[in-house]
Amino acid sequence: MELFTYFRSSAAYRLRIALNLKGLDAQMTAVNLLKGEHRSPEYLAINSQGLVPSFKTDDGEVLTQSPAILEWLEENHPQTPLLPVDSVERAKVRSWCYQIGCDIHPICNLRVLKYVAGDLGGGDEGKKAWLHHWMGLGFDALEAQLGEGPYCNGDQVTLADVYLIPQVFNALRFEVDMTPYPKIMAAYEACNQLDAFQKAAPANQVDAQ
Ligand SMILES: N[C@@H](CCC(=O)N[C@@H](CS)C(=O)NCC(=O)O)C(=O)O
Repeated sequence: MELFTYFRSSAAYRLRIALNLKGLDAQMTAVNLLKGEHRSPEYLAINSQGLVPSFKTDDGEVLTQSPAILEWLEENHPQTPLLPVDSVERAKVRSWCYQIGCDIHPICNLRVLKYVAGDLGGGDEGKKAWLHHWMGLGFDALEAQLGEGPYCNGDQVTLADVYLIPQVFNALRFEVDMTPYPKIMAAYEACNQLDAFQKAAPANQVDAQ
C-alpha cells in the first residue's frame, strides 16, 4: 500500500491515524503542497483533483478522497473497527465525521485560503478571520454534541477521533481559541496519548519541515 501524503494535510493525517490504528504499513510518498507538487502532471495523473491524499492498494488500484479511502480500509481491514456496532452510535460517529470532513475542512483548506487571502484581497488578516469564523462555528456545534469522553464516542476510538484530531491540530496551528471547547480538547489530549496518533502527527513525518 502507498499513501500520497503531506505532513500538514489534515485529510492525509486522518489516513495515517487509521492505518496506525489498524496496524497497517504503507509506503509514505510525500507530495509537497507548498511547492505545488500536487499540481504536477505526474501527480495529476494519479489524482486529477490535485488534492492529497491519494492511496494505492496492494493491487495497484488508486483511491482518492479520504472518506472513501477510510471506508475501503474499514471494509478490507476490519481489525480494530473504527465504527461502533450499534447503528445509532454509528450514525452519530458518521455525523461528527461529516461535520468536520464536509462542513469545516473544505472551506478551510489551502486553495480556499489562498483565494480568500489573494484573489479576494483579504490578506493574512482576512484569512485568519475566515478560518476562525468557520472553524468556530463548526466546533461550537460539535462541542454541544460530544459526551463525557474520553474519546468522541465514549471509550472507543472511532472515525470521529480520526477526523477530529487533525482538525484541532489545524485550528491550533492557526491560533483558534480552543478554550470554549473543553470536550473537544479532552478528546484531543486523550487521543494524543495513543501511539497511533503520535506516530501520525505532522511533526513525526519524514517530510516535516
Ligand atoms: N475531501 C478531500 C479533501 C482533500 C484536500 O482538501 N486536501 C488538501 C490538503 S488537506 C489539499 O490537497 N489541498 C491542496 C490545495 O488546496 O491546493 C479528502 O478528504 O480527501
